[in-house]
Amino acid sequence: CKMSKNVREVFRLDELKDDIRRNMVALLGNDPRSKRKFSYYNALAYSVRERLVDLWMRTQSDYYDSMAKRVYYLSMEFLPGRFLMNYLTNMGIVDECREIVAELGFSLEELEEEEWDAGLGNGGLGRLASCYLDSMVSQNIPGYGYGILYDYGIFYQSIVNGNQEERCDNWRRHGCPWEITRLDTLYEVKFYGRSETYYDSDGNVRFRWVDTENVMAMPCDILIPGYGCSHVSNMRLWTAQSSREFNLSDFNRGDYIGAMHGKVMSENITKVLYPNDQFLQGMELRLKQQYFLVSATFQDILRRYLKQHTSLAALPEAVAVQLNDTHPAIAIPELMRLLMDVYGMGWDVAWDICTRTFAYTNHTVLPEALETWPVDLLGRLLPRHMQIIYEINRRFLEGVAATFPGDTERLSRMSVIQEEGGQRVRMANLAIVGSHTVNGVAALHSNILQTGLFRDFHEYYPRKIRNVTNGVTPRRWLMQCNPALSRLITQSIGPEWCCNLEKLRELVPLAEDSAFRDAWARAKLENKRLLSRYVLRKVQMGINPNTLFDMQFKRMHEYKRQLLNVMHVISLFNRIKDNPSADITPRTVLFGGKAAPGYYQAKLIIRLINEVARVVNADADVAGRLRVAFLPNYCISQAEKVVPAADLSEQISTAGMEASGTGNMKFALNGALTIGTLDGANVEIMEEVGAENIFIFGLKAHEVAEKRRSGYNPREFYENDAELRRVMDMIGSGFFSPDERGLFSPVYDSLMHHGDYYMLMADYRPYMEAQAAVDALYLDQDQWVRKSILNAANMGKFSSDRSVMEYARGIWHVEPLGK
Ligand code: 26Y
Repeated sequence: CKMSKNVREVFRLDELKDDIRRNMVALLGNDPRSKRKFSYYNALAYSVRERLVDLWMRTQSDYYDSMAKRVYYLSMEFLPGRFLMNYLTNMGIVDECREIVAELGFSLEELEEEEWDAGLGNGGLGRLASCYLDSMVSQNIPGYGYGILYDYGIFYQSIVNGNQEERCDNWRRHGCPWEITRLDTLYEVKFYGRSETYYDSDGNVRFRWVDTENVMAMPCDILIPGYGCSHVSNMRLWTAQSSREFNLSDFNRGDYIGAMHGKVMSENITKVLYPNDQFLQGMELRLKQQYFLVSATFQDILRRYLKQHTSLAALPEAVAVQLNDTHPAIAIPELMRLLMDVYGMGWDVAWDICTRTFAYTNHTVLPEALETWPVDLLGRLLPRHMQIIYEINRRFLEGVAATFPGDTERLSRMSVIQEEGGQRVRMANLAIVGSHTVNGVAALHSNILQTGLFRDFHEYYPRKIRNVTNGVTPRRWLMQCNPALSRLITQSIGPEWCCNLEKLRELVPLAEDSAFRDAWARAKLENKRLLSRYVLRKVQMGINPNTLFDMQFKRMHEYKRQLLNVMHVISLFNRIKDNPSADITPRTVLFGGKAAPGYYQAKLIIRLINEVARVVNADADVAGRLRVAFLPNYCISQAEKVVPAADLSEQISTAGMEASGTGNMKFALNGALTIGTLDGANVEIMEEVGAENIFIFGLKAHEVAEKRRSGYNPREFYENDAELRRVMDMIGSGFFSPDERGLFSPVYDSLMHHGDYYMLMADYRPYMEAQAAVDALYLDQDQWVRKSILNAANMGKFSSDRSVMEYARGIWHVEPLGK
């Protein structure tokens, strides 16, 4: 909508075809007469990218000239997905490009499929970072993403005999045309060694970090075009390179290979993304990755800052650093070290600069996801940082003790150092102490931070912990992934919605217009057809687009309760078997999601889904009424196919455990109805769409907490509910695993004998009832479509444009750059 009519001029579309042919030859060394899709995809990608470089340089000099404050979004994970269609969408040249590609003998869609999805993250946290980059640059907020260019991103999941198998994701093997590698910019990153005291020329005690092992960091930029392209920014991803110097002692002994060995090993730092979502493993290499990101990034930030400033005193006026969870929180002692040891500042001045620079976002309250590092490990890898952390803590606890005299319990809870079970550094405590603002990612979650997890800190710093509800970018998650619906929306209310999602409200009255409802239903059906074809290709299974598409796509986790969904499926199966002529709403239940490779229970649930699917799909009585499938390798590009085709979005985590969820927003934005608990952003989705347009069930967060306190007995539900009992017994007795009767006993036991921590048994019956309401409503297509429209129409709040503006105004104190 913002794109001026002269795109042809700016982007020289008349020359695009020639450029594609030229790049085929000059960059790829291919015969232009070749018909290889992969070559054409690459040649197109280079030809598109080169059209943005000018705009990118112009944006950067705008930032420079205006001396605008810049935002640095530090994240160990980004999940940008594929770039091609995102570039074309934000450049506003999709249709033009489609024509040009057709003239070359291809469809744009087939070239799009040639791109390998960049999976440099695990799930929600990484995707949020990518949505925020899109929203920052689209709203002219000067910002950059900083992260790591892993050689291997999140593993590729295949399903073999019902089990997850992991394959390495060698995503750059065939090159990545979007990367701009800066071979000439290298920073040195130090590890190990020791901290040494010395006296400077004024006789002051100073510290220096010596005898280190050094690794070089090389940046690789990927351009991030804003919507309408008035600004183009970038994310800067670091890769490890061996240092230039040689290990002289080895070398002098004539041990050339020995001297090379360390060099080769040092490049391992950026080899692989840790695939654990919300589960800490505490490996040294992971801590190295974190410091590698932080050290390289701060050298880059300070270099850029010092081009325009002579003193570091004004750093917080020019730089805002957002820590995406605690993963880059070592940045706090790192900036202290730089300011004191390298730039000679005293503690108080340095600390003031630090705390005015950092803000920290928390993304989870799961105890197993909260980072703590053993003091001996951190002290060995980063000895100077360990000293600084102790000093931060000493001064901090002095303050707490002054406010709460004699409250030693409180001191030990708030200490950055955990003493029980061997000393460890609590990264969340460090991040809170070192930041001016801490935020949760949905209203409920931020409340839980204030009154639960970070309660002591909230009492000590009453204004520090706040909320910024997550959002998703409407460009990728509606405009780009759902052309059928986007076209209809634009025809009806004009094109402004994609930069001002609140405009979707204008669809509300159209929900009462039967012609509009028909058009809406046709768009949904078209998407369901496309997905059906994809499912047939991927899992050789036919699904019927006229059934209710019931979808749960997210990382596999016990707290997300995919198992509860399976229990519903088994119950439906039983009902059909008991009464083969029962009048039931035909459903297709689809699942997708990766389990961490070491997460046994999550992998077993994948197996259970596949075994239940095998039984259900093969049953003649069930035919046409219930189908189940697990789609392998859920990733951003798969989400773009799944989300537009959903009728029902499953958001059924145990209340209090899902910080926000962002899949919930994507599905509802594309007209799916939500079945969910009052957890994370579901609460706010309900407020926006209205309680009558969403299926809410189950325990509330405070009830979960109460039950945990007062003693929860899952067996009670088993004993009082025959349908539930039957489901559990089928899982436990091997009904779905006849060749291995005990296969699913651990699933049965976790609910029946190990306390059912996630309270599936308590929520089973309310969930069944909510699902019955879904079935009933789906039979009334007019009402269903009405509610589908009202869902999309009321999703304006969940644009990441809104979230980013809240960060900009309330936390970063940056303004959009005028153009
Ligand atoms: C360090 C390791 C243990 C770890 C690795 C990944 C810890 C956490 C994570 C990832 C957390 C994450 O993705 N959290 C999700 O963040 C989303 C964006 O805010 C939320 O919508 C979602 O509810 C939350 O689970």
